[in-house]
Amino acid sequence: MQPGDPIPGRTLKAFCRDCLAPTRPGIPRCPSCGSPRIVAHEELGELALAHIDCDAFYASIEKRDDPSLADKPLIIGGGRRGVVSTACYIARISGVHSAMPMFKALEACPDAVVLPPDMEKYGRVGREIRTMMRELTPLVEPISIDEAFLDLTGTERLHHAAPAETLARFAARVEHEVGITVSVGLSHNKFLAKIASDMDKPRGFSVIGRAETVSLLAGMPVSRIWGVGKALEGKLAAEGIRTIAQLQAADETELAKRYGAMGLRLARLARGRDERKVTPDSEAKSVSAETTFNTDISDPAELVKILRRLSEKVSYRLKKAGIAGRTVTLKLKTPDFRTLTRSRQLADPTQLADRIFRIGRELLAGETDGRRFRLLGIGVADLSDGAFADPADLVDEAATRAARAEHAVDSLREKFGRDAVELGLVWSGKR
Ligand code: TTP
Ligand code: MG
Repeated sequence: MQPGDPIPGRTLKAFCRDCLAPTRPGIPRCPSCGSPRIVAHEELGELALAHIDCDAFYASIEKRDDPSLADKPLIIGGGRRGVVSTACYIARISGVHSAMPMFKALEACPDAVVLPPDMEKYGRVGREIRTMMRELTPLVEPISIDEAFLDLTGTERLHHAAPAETLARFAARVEHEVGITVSVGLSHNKFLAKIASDMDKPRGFSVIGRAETVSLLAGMPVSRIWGVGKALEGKLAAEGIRTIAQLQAADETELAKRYGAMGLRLARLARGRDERKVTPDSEAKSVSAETTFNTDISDPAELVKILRRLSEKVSYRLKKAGIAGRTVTLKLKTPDFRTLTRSRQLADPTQLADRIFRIGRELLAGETDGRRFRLLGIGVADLSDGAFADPADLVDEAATRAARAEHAVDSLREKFGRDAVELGLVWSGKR
């Protein structure tokens, strides 16, 4: 191929996801192989930002490893906490979903097979898929164990195909070589790519072009906007705002006045504007701090005190690196060297000591039942750019005040040195 040659795939408007043959929009089946799985879009050849998310990840892996489970409703979860980690798509028909208490899930779906999670295995599969992603582009940004953003801009000559075709080939490869399915979202920015990957699950492939961005978002509830959790959703609903269309109609400066930085974010994302870049996985997968005790400790109050110090250390490192994390993990080691980890995923990435500490304390509370421990650690994973960390919590004002106080302490420390200011004030009071 010569430098002046046209870019492969740039004029692509439709193709078959099964045999990858290019085709024409508007036809129901592939003329080459007869498959109905046609992807068609006017902008298909120009879009290069993808979000890939595995379907019912833990459950799909277990079904792969035990074919007798293939047609059965399968739930992964249980253990001490007794909640559903995930459910296969058959169990979801009965209403079972992640984070549901197990007893409720079994009420809804009494025939379900329940398996405990095998995190080591899922981690292995996740890494295998990630390695395959990096063969497509160096710009792979993992978001969690089973999902990542990929920027395929400029990869047409390398793969002799449009990003859309490269992604479909990738999905087929994962099916054949790993044995589970993925869903792909393709668009022109991260926010929309993530929405797209969720539109056609499982085994989906959805495209959101520039032309329909605003009208497509208009019909969605505000909860589809990244960072809008239950609390903010309720707050917006109380003011009569339920759909993204209403946010689109609202004045941007008015939203900024009412909700601060979050308001601006709402206004921008509602119109499908998102400038965030895909940043490849940094060296650090997580930031953590731990300590081994001289003598084993069982006293909850003492453990909480140590946890507080460790949380502050982790937060300090995150802030210094300008990053934040969305999963907080507590680590404990028993006197017989068994390691326990307990994790919690947050709606937004955090870098605040106070937030890390509060979540760690909750996780710890489930374990301090008189047992002794020889080690305590706290860490934050699912790292991303710190720019979007800890949006103001519009409902829990105490949390926002605590965040503000923490930032104030940070700037004092900038001026007077790290040890000059104690964080005790921020943590006083019961929240
Ligand atoms: P998800 O991608 O959110 O869910 P999923 O892959 O099971 O299903 P989907 O097809 O809708 O993408 O999360 C990936 C894995 O993370 C999931 O298989 C189990 C785990 N998980 C939990 O342990 N608890 C949770 O609350 C959620 C949401 C996920
Ligand atoms: Mg998934």
